[in-house]
Amino acid sequence: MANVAVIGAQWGDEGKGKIVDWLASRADMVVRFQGGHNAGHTLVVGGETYKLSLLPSGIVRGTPSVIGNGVVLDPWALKSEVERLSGQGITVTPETLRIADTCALILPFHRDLDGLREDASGAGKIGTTRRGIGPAYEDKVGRRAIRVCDLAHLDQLEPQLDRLTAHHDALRAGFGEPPIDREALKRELAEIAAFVLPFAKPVWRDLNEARARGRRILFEGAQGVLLDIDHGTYPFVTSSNTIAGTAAGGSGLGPAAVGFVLGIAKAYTTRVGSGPFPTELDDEIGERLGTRGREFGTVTGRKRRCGWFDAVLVRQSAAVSGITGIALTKLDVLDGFDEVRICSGYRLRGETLDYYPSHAADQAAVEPIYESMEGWQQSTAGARSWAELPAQAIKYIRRVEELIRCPVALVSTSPERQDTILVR
Ligand code: 2SA
Ligand code: MG
Repeated sequence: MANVAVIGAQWGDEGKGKIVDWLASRADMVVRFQGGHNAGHTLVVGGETYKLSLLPSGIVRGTPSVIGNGVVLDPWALKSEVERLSGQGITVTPETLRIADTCALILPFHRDLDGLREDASGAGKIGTTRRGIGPAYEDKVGRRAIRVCDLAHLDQLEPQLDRLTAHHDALRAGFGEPPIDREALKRELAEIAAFVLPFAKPVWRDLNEARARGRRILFEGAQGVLLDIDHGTYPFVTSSNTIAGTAAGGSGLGPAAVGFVLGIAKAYTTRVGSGPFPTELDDEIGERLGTRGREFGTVTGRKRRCGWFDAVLVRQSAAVSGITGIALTKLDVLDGFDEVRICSGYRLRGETLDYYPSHAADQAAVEPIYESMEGWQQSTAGARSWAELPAQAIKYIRRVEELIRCPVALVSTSPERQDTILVR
């Protein structure tokens, strides 16, 4: 079996957690390769609900899990997540969790800056998770970051602290904030180092060795392709590349290590935070999708915006991310509608488009062109085989496949792992 990368094909929250858990039970290793604790994966295992925002999903079942170099790591968030899981009976050890020693750290002032900027932006607000993700990636790319391996060499930190404080103190002054307290930061780092370092190592070695021995590696994406820093709805995006190509670079394996790219897409569309959303519904249909789909963020509890399935966007995600097959989730949320709609194209200033334009103003201005289909009244919740689906639901899935030019490989009909239909 090829190594699988699981990525969101929309704006995140597509239900990756369940699919990843399902695949993790067949994998020898689970790897996260981008993002940070802005992810939010909900796993339901044996009736117990686990919410993860930083740790790879394999951790719940004891599958060796890796946080790759592409992740930005908040060591305090790591500690509290590990402690929370421990309260649910899951023990995280250096055997089950390995962290790339090259991960850039998210520090307390990154979180401050994220919040200060959001509060100051008014209508231009990105709607970030306020976890410091963006500022931490900025420092990584700006070659100022403190990395996990630095925690083992805290006596040599002064030159980095000089660069960091020069940069951040100026930014903080602009917000009327005091300079960074270097001594306090060093104390905090020394304290948390003792917790993080037992997990830290050059994980690229473990991964390459696992690969050489034919071990199955599962790459767990966070967020979705439409939040990708290059391919997403810029600037309303996250600060990492969320496409499948990042699985290799963000973990320390070559691109050939990723064999199958499974894109996760909801049978409708949701988005949290600001930014364009062509099929968004401000009416009772949107409300109904949100209520039936329980559309609230795992991490921040924010209400998600809802709308019809946008085949143009998913087709584009599939193309830029090289998606091999789609897992279509939450089909049951569409149960009981008289009519269901799919966006198959856009209208922009009198022209018809079969792709999403790049400029933010055009992205906000496109109007969806809809195809209307007959809905279904029977419940699809919990269906485990194709035969249990009403004919109209099958027709809907087949039309989605045609429009996105990518096969639907899995259909998920409830948060429970067994409620999954393998299409082929
Ligand atoms: P950030 O914090 O810099 O990554 O935010 C930038 C944009 O990326 C969006 N974003 C997300 N969208 C959906 N789900 C995300 N994770 C949590 C989840 C969300 C939650 O999976 O449940 O709990 O609310 C996620 N992370 C980042 C964010 O909304 C901004 O638009
Ligand atoms: Mg989520």
